[in-house]
Amino acid sequence: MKHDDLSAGRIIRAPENFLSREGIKTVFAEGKKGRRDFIRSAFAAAAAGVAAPAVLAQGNPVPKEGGDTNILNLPEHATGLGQSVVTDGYGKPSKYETNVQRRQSPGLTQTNQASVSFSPLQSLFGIVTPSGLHFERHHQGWWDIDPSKHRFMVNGMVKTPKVFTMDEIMRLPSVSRFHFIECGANSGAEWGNVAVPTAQYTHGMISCSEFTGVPLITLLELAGADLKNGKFVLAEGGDGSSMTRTIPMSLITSGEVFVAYGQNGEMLRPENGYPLRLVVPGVQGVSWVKYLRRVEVGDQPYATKDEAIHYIDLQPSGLHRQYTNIQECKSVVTTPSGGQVLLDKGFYNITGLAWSGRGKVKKVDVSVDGGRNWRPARLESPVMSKALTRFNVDWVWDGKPAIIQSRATDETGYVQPTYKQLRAVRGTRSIYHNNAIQSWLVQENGEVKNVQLS
Ligand SMILES: Nc1nc2c(c(=O)[nH]1)N[C@H]1C(S)=C(S)[C@@H](COP(=O)(O)O)O[C@H]1N2
Ligand SMILES: [Mo]
Repeated sequence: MKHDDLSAGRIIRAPENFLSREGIKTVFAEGKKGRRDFIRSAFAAAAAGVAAPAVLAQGNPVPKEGGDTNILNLPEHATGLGQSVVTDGYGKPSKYETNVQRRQSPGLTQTNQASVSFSPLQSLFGIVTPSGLHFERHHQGWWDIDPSKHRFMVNGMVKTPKVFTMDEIMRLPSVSRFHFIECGANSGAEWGNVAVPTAQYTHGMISCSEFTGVPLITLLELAGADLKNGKFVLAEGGDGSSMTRTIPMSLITSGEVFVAYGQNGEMLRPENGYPLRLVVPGVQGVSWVKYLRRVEVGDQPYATKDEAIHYIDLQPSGLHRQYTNIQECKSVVTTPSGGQVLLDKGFYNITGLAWSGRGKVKKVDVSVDGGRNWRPARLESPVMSKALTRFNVDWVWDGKPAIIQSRATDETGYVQPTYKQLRAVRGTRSIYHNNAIQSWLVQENGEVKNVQLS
């Protein structure tokens, strides 16, 4: 790459602030009627009321006459005394980064307690989601539960039903593992057509953390679980949502499933289930029960409300699929992505995230011409099983319209489908498990839009 190429390629990179809190409120107040069409018009309405971001703020202009005042005039931070240690006992991001926020989709839900916030994927680096930006999905609001009062029970087909305190759990041998959690409904608004404008809203119901906790099999063994006849466990949350989910025993005896208290080196955040949540690698988020208070060992699936009425997939035949747990291989380009603006022709680093609920990502191909030609992207290390994988690929934009896509393949050989392929099997009326290839249209004026190719 020539040095000249690097001077171009400026980008307005943070579209996440294009909806103000006020804008979102207005939209909520406006309508409680339709769903997908409404979501689309809600975004349009909100965006219309917001001023375009200042272009220069992202640039680095040096005056024509030469002499960058940022270098010539010594700034205060080079001459004065900085702030003292422990100004803040728990550090926060720079004040210049306050636009990087998890956000709610206007029009998606009618109450804020049974709702979703989306991670700002387009602003994140690497594969770990900062805990404060982890997406949230609550069915009945979140709680900050006193860990000294929290109890975890193991019962059902066990010799001795047991109750554990947090202290008792935290003194047991622990594991720490990186895993993604993706809500089964991630990208769910897009089944029929384009509905939302940015990567935050198309794909932001995924996050990836290092979780720490105790393999569930350890706790089952302590209770003397009947592992021969016990084929399933029921996991139950301690909030008012009665969140209960069936987990197949095979995922537990393999040692993969664990009860976690740690997230990215500290205790779980309250929004994410403090003080205890289930980690079920590769499986949709709903099974990662938060505020975990009980598991029951049983010999058949429990068919609870959240697996009999919700979290089922309507097929073109009119039948529903049930117990579709695994999050299949998927990827998304996070830059350039919807809402961003490319200000110049020239070099851009196309970057994104790929994952698979069945293991490691093996390969990611990137197209800039809507899927006619593909180039392999670089997978950045580490590449871990059932964790996010970061990919990058060089691109020189010629200023013409371009359709950017990524297509991931996992270690089982499974290839992420196009919308056409996915709809041929699943139809268009599902909510869950949309893992289709995402398309971003870079327009001649540099604006990037969410599009779907038929
Ligand atoms: N107790 C409880 N557990 C829960 C939920 C809930 O509402 N209550 N929501 C589930 C759903 S649908 C998802 S996608 C994940 C979201 O986890 P997060 O909020 O940490 O991102 O938690 C799951 N576990
Ligand atoms: Mo979810």
